[in-house]
Amino acid sequence: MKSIIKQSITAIALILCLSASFAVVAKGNLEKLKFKTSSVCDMCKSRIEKALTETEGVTDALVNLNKSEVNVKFDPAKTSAEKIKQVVLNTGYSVDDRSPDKAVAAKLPKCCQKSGVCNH
Ligand SMILES: [Cu+2]
Repeated sequence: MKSIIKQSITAIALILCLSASFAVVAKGNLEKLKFKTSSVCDMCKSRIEKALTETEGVTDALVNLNKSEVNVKFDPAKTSAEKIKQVVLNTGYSVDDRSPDKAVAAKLPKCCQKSGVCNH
């Protein structure tokens, strides 16, 4: 009887050790995502970066205004490339050749809308 308990404790300990090491592996397994967007100014940049860094699973978000490009690092166990793109669309900005919902984009300051010209 005692040896059964001992065996199961060993088994549980082994499982815990294995899952802990898996967690470490998963953490180092971040994916990178890059796509074009319609950002025009610093406000766009911080708006997109804020929306992305508040998204679960996103560890890093950077908007390159000169290239109109978004660079994201994310944990594929917690989110997906499609979900991340959806966050940007829902913020009112385009993703590659996909346009945001017109009603959503219309809520942005005029100068930040795709057709707008930014003066600041
Ligand atoms: Cu803007």
